Amino acid sequence: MARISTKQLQEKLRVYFIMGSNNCQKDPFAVLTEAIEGGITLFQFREKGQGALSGKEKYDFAKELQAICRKHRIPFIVNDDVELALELDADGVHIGQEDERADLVRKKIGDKILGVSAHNLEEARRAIKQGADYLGVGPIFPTSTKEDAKEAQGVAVLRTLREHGLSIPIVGIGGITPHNTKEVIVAGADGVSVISAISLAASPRENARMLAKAVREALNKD
Ligand code: TZP
Ligand code: MG
Repeated sequence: MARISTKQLQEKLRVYFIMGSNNCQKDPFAVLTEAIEGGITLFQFREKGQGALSGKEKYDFAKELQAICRKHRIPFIVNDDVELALELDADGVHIGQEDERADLVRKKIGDKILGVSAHNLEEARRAIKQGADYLGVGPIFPTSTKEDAKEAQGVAVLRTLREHGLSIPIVGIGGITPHNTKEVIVAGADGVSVISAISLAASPRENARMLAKAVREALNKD
């Protein structure tokens, strides 16, 4: 299998839902299923923070979420845990700046999708050089989901990366909702990644649908 093309990945990144067991108040399998029905295009399994599962429980939980994604042809990305991604034959891995170096992860995962979190131009350029397929950039808006999140930096960081000629697919992350999605896309992101806007929504299906609509409208109009 060859590396995914930029164009294909841009499409997959439009509505990128991230979730772990502690991000939901309802049954996580139902949340993921609804999110898919609402129109998410990519899913990341991110099992961390208070009460996070580990060992076999984590593996079994991931496997079941992956089965739901497979059934609906939604690519399944694993956060941080390269070994788990390989064991599950996931579609990709997402790593942060504090994780293993991107070039080393790239060697381990071959052509699978590699996403890297970047907070500024320097981190973005390094991630690209080391083999990232896409960047997660943020927090764009304040978030209470990630305990150790850096300060929100607004959409300006997205504009800066594009102004410096970076053409790699980018998703914004942090505090994104259907209401502020347009700003994120207009500033240069290819899509939005969200946790709570879907995982804690009264209707994950409806919020996923609204996010997808907001992305579509922003891409068509601007
Ligand atoms: N990285 C930067 S902000 C964030 C992560 C994982 C949390 C995003 O969660 P939410 O609920 O969409 O603000
Ligand atoms: Mg990480």
